[in-house]
Amino acid sequence: MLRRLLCLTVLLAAAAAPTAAVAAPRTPGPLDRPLVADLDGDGTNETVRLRETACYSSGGESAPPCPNRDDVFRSIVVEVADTCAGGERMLTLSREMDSVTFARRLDADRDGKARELAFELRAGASGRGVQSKIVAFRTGADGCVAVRRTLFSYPQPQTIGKRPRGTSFSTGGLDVKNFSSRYSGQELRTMESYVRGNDPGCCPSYERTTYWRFEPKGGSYTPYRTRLRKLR
Ligand SMILES: [Ca+2]
Ligand SMILES: [Ca+2]
Repeated sequence: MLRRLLCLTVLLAAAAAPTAAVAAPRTPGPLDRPLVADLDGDGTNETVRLRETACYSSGGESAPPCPNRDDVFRSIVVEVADTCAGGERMLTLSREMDSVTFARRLDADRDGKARELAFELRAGASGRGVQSKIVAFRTGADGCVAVRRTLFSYPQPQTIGKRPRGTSFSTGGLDVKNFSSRYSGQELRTMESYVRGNDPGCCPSYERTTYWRFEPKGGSYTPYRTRLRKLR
């Protein structure tokens, strides 16, 4: 609801602007072109794509499909589509958000197959809302793709670090990269900021950076370095 109000506020402000420009097509982002891969290893490809859930324009809210214009905002979810069990099945992987920062395959569990999916979504007028995940798949009993395990989920109480006293989580993000040659494969880096109750939203009091490596024994990510920095 809050997001809808923010979207509509932005749109109404844009509509009230004195120069009425002709809307351009939306700049394509990750997953505007679907990602096609055999994620569950059953020999047939699945399709990772965006599904629009609502459109917002100066005329108000409307149902998808959303017009391809940069003055139309969308709510979206990430889903995996699989042709199986005599039809197409959709598996929703995310919450309803506004945009995709990245989405790509990687070999997160280091079994030699890049069949895991890493993605990050943002939401809100300033993009402070975040949801990031690394997901591993399997073939379900019905022959359709299913989630084997969510290997990493952000932000969660166990992935945002210990909050400094008197603060709350403001925003953060995930990077997936070969950050350390000490560990094989790619590592994760999460960075988040914390605000005090009376902080303006713009100016966090603390920032934390944490690096994570995959632990094959436990089948999950474990932090190997974390640093909390006081700002100003
Ligand atoms: Ca497959
Ligand atoms: Ca793998």
